[in-house]
Amino acid sequence: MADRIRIAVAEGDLYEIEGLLRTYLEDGETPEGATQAMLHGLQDCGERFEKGVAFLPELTASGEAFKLGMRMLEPLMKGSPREHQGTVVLGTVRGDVHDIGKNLVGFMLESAGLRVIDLGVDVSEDRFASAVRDYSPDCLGLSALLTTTMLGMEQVIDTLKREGLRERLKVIVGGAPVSQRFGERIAADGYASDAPSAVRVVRAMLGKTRPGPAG
Ligand code: B1M
Repeated sequence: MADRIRIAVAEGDLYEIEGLLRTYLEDGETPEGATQAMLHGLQDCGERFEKGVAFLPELTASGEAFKLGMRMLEPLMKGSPREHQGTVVLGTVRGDVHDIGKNLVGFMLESAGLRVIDLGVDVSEDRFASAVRDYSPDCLGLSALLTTTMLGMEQVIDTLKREGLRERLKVIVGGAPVSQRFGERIAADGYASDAPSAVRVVRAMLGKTRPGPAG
């Protein structure tokens, strides 16, 4: 059944995915296992796109099938609400509309007890800065999936510096083309390669310092 879920996401099969997930769960399997199968499907589609045998419509359909599946699985994975352990403002940088990974990161941070303010995709430097002013987060999370848009992360950090906001919070960066080295180069406070490590990094950051409110 996991293979069928993987294929349904890889092929962007919006008609089949919910039924397959339901059967998978009724068989006693876990929502986490279903999420893994769906992630493999996305990966398969990405590889076909890279080889030039799948195109933008297929990529879009695969992403939509993944999102549809996650809408069903997320409520099953969320723990009971707890007191917030900090606030994270999250967004995909300007020019970039990829949000599946960011959403997973946001979901896992929330599950770990953090308050997450998700600004969505294609977020400008100014929008990030005004959200920092509005929400006084402990941490700002930047996501990018394109080698071109990841460069915008540095511009967000520069904008925060220029507006006197940088010292008030920690910045974590992530996304497929982003690396620890890149994070260090642009003077981010942390980098995470996937959603579980994003939780670990954010927790460690918030344990180290509790920045005061921005204003
Ligand atoms: Co796009 N796309 N795409 N795409 N797409 C990639 C990224 C690509 C690698 C495909 C490929 O060529 N193999 C390639 C980028 C190449 C590059 O820059 N080197 C690419 C391209 C080229 C494009 C377009 C330019 C295509 C075109 O128009 N010709 C275009 C750009 C649009 C834009 O943004 N301006 C485009 C469009 C799209 C769709 C809209 C069709 C769709 C996105 C749908 C959506 O997100 N709502 C899409 C998809 C689905 C993909 C692939 C197939 C899957 C991405 C994904 O969701 N992965 C992708 C190929 C691939 O990755 N195999 C591809 C699953 C997700 C869970 O992983 O996002 O890496 P990921 O997130 C991980 C980690 O990176 C990390 O944790 C997450 C969970 O573990 N992480 C963080 C992410 N953010 C983090 C933040 C953190 C910490 C960790 O802290 C804050």
